[in-house]
Amino acid sequence: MIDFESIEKDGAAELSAAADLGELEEVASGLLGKRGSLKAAHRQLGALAPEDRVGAGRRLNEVTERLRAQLAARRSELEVAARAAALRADRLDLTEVVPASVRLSTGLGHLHLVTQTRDALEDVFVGMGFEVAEGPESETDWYNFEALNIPPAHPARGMWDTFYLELGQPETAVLRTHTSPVQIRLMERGELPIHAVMPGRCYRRDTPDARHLAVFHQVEGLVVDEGISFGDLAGTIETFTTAYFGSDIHSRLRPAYFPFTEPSAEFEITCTICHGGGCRTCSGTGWIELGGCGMVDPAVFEAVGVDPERWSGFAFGFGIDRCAQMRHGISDMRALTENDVRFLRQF
Ligand code: 2NM
Repeated sequence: MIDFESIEKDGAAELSAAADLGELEEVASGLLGKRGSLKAAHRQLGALAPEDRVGAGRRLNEVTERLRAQLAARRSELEVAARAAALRADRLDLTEVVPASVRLSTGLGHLHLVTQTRDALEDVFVGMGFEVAEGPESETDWYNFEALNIPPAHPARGMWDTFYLELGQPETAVLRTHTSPVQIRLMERGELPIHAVMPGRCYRRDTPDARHLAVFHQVEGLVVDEGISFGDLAGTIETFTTAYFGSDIHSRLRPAYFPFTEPSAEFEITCTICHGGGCRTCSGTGWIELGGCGMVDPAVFEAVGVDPERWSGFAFGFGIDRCAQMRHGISDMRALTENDVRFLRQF
């Protein structure tokens, strides 16, 4: 006689004991495969007396069916478990902070200081209620100059040594010398009021030195709203200065000239090297120049179709690289572009 009971009991026990899909497939072929116990039982049927054979055959089919069903159930159980385990193993903790010591010892990189500085400045301005806007780095003469109240023959053109692009277009194209064109594009759209900062890369045909790069980064800010005054401008600059540099660093404005603002000012911050006492870096004054600012000139509003009777605004601009230099006491700004990792990994 064939011992169906043992075949089923042993098979069922092996199936539920299989701990993973690999083990399960081994058990399955041990049961159902060519050399499996069910095939062996099937072969034994031939040796039975014909009157026993029909009943035994039916029995064998029933046992086979039940074991197959159990195999399928166990297989999907193990598949679910395997998928859950794979997901657990693949999980990335995106909130993980890798300490600088680990990062350096494992040779992992990090964001460039200029990028970190841009992010930090954006955070400050977003915290003050500004939006962040971006625009193209190659611009037409109109966006980079004319709309900013700098017509072709204007003597102020000399304030920016410009890279001209030969694109064969009807219009002169330049690499933007400031991010002001983004402000022009924003005002042209006509969705007022505007409270926005424009960070980005700018280009000037300058010979790089300790305080200048030919490819540098700027943040400009623009507020256009009703009843905006010079006091709003001064307060915005002071708030940004203490938020970014610390509560011991302040700002002051000195009269200046820009074609696109009237009145215009340069803004200075407390010298970050001597904290106002006077040193070589600030020529003994206790202050260093960071950027420029002013009330948007009505001629600019006219160029972009903003009604100067209703709206007024201020704008400001300064170098991101210069900010990083001041905050970290970097004596020569060219170190930012030389990509010597011994310098870069300090930040
Ligand atoms: C500066 C300094 C002063 C400025 C003005 C404008 C605009 F589009 F509203 F006229 N954009 N940027 C501005 C004013 C930029 O950067 C040193």
